[in-house]
Amino acid sequence: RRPTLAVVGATGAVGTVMLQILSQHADIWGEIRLIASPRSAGRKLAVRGVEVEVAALSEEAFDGVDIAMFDVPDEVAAQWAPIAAAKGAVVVDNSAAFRMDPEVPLVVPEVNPHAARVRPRGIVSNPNCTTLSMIVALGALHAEFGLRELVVSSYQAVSGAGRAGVDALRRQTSLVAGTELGNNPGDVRRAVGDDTGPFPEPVALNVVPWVGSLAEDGWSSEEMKVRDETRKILGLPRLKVAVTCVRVPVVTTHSLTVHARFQDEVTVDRAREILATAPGVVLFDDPAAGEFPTPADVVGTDPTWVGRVRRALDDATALELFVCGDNLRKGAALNTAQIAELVAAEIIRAS
Ligand code: 11C
Repeated sequence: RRPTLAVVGATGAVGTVMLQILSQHADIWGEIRLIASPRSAGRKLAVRGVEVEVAALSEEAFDGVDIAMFDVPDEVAAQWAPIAAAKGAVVVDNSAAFRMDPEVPLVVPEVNPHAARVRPRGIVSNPNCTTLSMIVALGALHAEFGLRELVVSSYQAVSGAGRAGVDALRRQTSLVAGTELGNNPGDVRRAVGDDTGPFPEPVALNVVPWVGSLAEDGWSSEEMKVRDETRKILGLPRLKVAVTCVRVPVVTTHSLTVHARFQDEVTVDRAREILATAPGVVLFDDPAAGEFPTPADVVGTDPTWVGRVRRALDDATALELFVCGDNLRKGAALNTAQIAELVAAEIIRAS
């Protein structure tokens, strides 16, 4: 039996990539139903080469659905994922609403696929795009060396904030392009004006050390997500994690610098072997030849790209890395689709 799939949030930035991925992957699905807010209902979107009409989010929309991939705001997921699950669908949710619920697994198929099998609430969560942009590479290194501590800084693309983030960067870039702006205090801000979109400060010709909302003690919600989610996925509840999240003027693909300290001494040669062979990772690391990953090359691709692999100068147990991952693909739509495919394989095996 081919399972019925619903894509909830089909018209959003991530939903659009979900439909592309469903058209690119092996077609294991029976019906694919597209669901969005009543505002978007009635639109037609192409998936698997066929135009499908978008249905409005409602209880009936989940009739007969086996698996529902959700990419909607946290509060919408909090309300509707349990409704879809009560109707018998397994929900794969890309919001933050359930990620830290002990009864909801948080899954990265290359790292902890077994976790997807136990889902008491009928919900599986997909991690945040920043966590996902590094976790496949880290998981591979952890399996070999045993992770002890993590210090990371992110360089996050504006599409992490959805279409509104991309629109804001494009608008601001057109306002500052071809000018002398950026040389004097406040000139970028004056050119951009008060409308900085979903960001607290101008993002064109700038970097903004803030992503998400204010959490406790000056940390941002995004920084807390990276710490909490990394601990949960790797099964290391007391892992020491220090994170600083920064927004940069990149459309799509998050990057991170990573300082990872392990149990014992590490060698760069062994780390490179692990990264070169880990599923879902590309090692692109030859600075002498000008080779290291950048968002401009990584965007649109599936793997986590790793470069600048070095042993820490002052700690033989630590590695320094630079990683890039497309935040809309592995960071969101792809990982969600991969989890849905894991669950679908269970359903197909059982039928
Ligand atoms: C960003 N990572 O780049 C955020 C958006 O918890 O999935 C994703 C928020 C989340 O703005």
